[in-house]
Amino acid sequence: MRMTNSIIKTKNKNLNPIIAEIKVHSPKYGDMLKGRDELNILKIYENAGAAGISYITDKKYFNGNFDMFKKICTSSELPVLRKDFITSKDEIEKTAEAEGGAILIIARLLKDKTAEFVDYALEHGLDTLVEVHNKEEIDIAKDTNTTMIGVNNRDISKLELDDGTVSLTEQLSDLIPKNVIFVSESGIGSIDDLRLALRYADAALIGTSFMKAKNMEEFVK
Ligand code: IGP
Repeated sequence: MRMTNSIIKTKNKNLNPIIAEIKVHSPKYGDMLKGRDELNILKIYENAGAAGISYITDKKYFNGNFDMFKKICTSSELPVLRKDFITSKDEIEKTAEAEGGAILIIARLLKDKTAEFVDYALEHGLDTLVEVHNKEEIDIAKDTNTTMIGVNNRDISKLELDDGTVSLTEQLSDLIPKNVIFVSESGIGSIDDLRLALRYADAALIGTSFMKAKNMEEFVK
C-alpha cells in the first residue's frame, strides 16, 4: 500500500496517522537501539497502529544501511519511507526495487532539481515526501507533483542538535497546498505536541520519542 493511502485510511478511522521512525542512532542521543533489534521495533510500531514506517538509510550521521531498509520493506505490510540525503536518481530506483512505499526528497538539498526528482520517484511508483523548513522551500515544493509535503520542525543543517519546535508546523500551515498530504516531522515529544501538529497536519512523523517510549498506542488513539 502507498503511504498516502495508508494515511488517509487511518484518518478515516478517526485514528492519528503516524509514521513511526525506526531510528538506529541520533546525532544528539547516540545509540537508540539499546540492544534491541530493528525488526522487533517494527513489530512494536505495527501493533501500536502506526500508519507507516520510516527508516533512515544514511550511515554517516544516523548509522543506517540500505540492507536493513530492504529487510524492513519485506517484513512489513505497512508502507516504508526511505529517509536519506538523496541526490542521485539511482537511489530512487534502488528504493523502488526494494518496494519502499515512499522516499524523502529534501528541498534544501535538491533546490531546482526537486521537481525532476519527484517526478522520477512518482514514475517509479513511490510516494514522495518533500521536506521543507521555511517559506522559500515550500515555494520549491509547491512547484512539484509531490503527494506529500513534510515540515521538518528541526533545522536539518543543525543535524538534530536543536530540539525543533512543533509550532513551526502551525506557522507554515497556511502556505501548504490543500491537495497534498501535510506531514509534521521531528521534535514531537508528547501527546500535546502531537495534538498541536495534527491540528494543522494530516500526519506526524515521530522518531526519537518513539524509540524511547513505551506508550505509543496512546499517540495513535
Ligand atoms: C524524526 P524525531 O525528532 O522524531 O527523532 O525526528 C525525523 O523527522 C528525523 O529523523 C528527520 C531526518 C530527516 C533524518 C527529519 N528529516 C532527514 C534524516 C534525514
